[in-house]
Amino acid sequence: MSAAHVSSDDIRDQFSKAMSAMYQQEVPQYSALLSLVASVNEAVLAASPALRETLDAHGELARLDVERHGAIRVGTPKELTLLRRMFAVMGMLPVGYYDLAPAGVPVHSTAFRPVDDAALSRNPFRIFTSLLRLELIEDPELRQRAREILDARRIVTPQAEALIETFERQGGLDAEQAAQFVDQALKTFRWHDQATVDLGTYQRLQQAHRLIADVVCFKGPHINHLTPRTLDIDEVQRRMPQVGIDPKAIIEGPPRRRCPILLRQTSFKALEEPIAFADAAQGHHTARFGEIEQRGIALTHTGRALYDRLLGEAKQAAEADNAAHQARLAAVFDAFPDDEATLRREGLAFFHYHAVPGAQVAEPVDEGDVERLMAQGALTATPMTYEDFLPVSAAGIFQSNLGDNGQSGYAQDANQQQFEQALGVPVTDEVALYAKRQQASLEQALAQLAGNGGANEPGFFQQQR
Ligand code: OOG
Ligand code: NI
Repeated sequence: MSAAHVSSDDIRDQFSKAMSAMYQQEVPQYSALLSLVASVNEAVLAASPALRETLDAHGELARLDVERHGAIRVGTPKELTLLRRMFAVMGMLPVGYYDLAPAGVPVHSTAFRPVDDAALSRNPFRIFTSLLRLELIEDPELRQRAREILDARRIVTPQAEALIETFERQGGLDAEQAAQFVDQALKTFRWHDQATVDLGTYQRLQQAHRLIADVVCFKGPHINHLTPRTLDIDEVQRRMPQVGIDPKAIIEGPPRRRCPILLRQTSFKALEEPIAFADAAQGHHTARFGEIEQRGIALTHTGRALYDRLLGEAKQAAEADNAAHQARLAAVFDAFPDDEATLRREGLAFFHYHAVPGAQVAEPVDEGDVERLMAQGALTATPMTYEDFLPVSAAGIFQSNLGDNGQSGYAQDANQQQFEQALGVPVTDEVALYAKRQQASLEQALAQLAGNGGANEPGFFQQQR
């Protein structure tokens, strides 16, 4: 990248804002959801100046309002690879592998997202991207037809493709190219109220699985939801009906806690939208919805194993009612430590370490001294936010929007290797990424303490984010 190039972080920021504007226009209910979330967030911050201060200190306040994720579904390896290259222009790399087949959804997925501290704090926009597993269509003739339809479509405009190539060749885009790129890239994700197939084909694909029809029958991978970040998801869920929004039955993920972990999510049900089919028949399609999320601390493998076990225990008695479900979750999650000190000491969660400016340490320090330095007040640790997704929650979100006639589960194994082949590169392991960021923050903090006895360096706290 040269000085004339716009940073990928800026392009991502422009793109996420343009996407939000487009979706608000396309789905007015999403606008209503955004207003509700903004007013709940405001109320939470007004009621708790301490929370405001902590969020601000952790670099979470500035990104609260830009925070969102979206989701798309593509049909072929070629499409997935092309979008991987498109997202790379915006500094979004494939992180994590999610297999949805066991939950009866014939896709596997990754999240394209920024990976380093600075990029995440600038704008963490992520896109949950699913690849249809055509091999899960049982009828060979229908499978072949789906493949042909997908092979014939072009989901990225020629202009966008040319700009992706320019980016790859020069290592960046100038301001004018970046603006054009955002404009053109956006077209890939817009809604089409005309299907590319006749009603009969749509219905056959719909019968195989509603998701298959959604991926195969349209010109491109329309953005199917966007998700703002809230500070109180229980309150948003409670107030959704008051503003005319019909929420899904339960909030997915962990229960409400003092120290929020991972990710809690809920959504409103997909809208039924009019579609014109290629044979001039009129019909409807339900695909697009809105979602909200509340993010907590990222967990280590140990913490995640505990989460998965407790979630499994709680789910054994499925409650239809959110209040009952949350009460049961809360009871089961009593076994999950709920204070930062224990989460850190027991290696359940990831933290950023910071040297306390001015702290004096006499002798050389290394990683064996962390607990002593923490106790002494020379070192502090702040929670690292979870930036990824949860397969069980994602399955719940998918299912609430696919109606009740969904499949109960595909027997096929997860196939990360096949997914990575379609993607053209391996996905980054999300847990390894958190571990690396924690380690880097610790090394920097220790070097700071060891080097100068904790002397205050300008800009130190900015770098620590
Ligand atoms: C993706 C559903 C998963 C999430 O937040 O877990 C998801 C989809 O419906 O395509 O977005
Ligand atoms: Ni989502």
